[in-house]
Amino acid sequence: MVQLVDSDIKTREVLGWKGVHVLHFAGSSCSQKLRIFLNLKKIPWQSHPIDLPGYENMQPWFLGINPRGLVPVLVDDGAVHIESNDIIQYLEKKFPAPRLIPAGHENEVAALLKHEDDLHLDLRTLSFRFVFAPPGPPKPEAALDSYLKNGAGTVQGAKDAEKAVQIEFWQRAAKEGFTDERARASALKFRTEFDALDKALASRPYLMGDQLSVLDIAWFIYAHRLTLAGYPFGRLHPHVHAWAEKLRAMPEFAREVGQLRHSPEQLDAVRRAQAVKTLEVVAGF
Ligand SMILES: N[C@@H](CCC(=O)N[C@@H](CS)C(=O)NCC(=O)O)C(=O)O
Repeated sequence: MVQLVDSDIKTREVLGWKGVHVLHFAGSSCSQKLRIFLNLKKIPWQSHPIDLPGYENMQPWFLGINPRGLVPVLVDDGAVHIESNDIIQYLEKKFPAPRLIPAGHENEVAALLKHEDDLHLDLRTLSFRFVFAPPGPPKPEAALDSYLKNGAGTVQGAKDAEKAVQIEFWQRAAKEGFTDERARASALKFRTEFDALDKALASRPYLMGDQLSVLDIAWFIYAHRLTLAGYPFGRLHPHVHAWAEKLRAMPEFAREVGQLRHSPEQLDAVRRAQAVKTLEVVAGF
């Protein structure tokens, strides 16, 4: 669990926040995952939108709350928790009903969520290449400079390496864009994952069996974003496709994935600008 310690937190006002507060962004996949979880649990929470397209997460105030500069962040009665999957596991313990991590499977679920999180930069690569498609560098130098300079630089009191990984990702994107080669490699990783999930879903309604769990939420979010990117789920993974459609129809899911940075018209324009270089073509699917 990643609960920050006092010395990690420079924006001291959050220490006085009472109740459940979430710092998040509408179109962020990790925020969507957490909001669906909160909806299913019916946990009341106070919303603090963070403007990622405006680089608010790279400003001193936000970095003073999460030294990694990432959303979502949970502030629960002044205790600051980062990392979406850790936040979910923390809230599952605090608000056990309805159960979204099957009893006795906590360690297994933690390992599976860690595996899911390890693919986050691959999702980001495909999102920026095929969904957001910014015309130039995704983050301006001034924002990255502020990102580098601000925040405690520590997580749980120890020097943290994650911000450097993020900065390297954005600097490389500024230099070379989101290349065919990287997009293909990321898409192939997802193909392997969704092949396995498709096999599982051939014989059960949800990823862990008969009950909806946090793994369904997490993988649904990936499947949803990849669908927007043009990933051919219906053709490659029909059981995943049917399962995602079923979840998308649930109100707790539907209202969190309806909001996007791009309107459908913009998304069409991105697709047209890519001409024949769609995800299917680039990945060789
Ligand atoms: N491992 C982190 C990943 C969080 C993450 O990368 N969040 C993205 C949004 S989905 C973010 O804050 N990106 C910052 C940016 O786009 O500048 C978690 O699960 O919370």
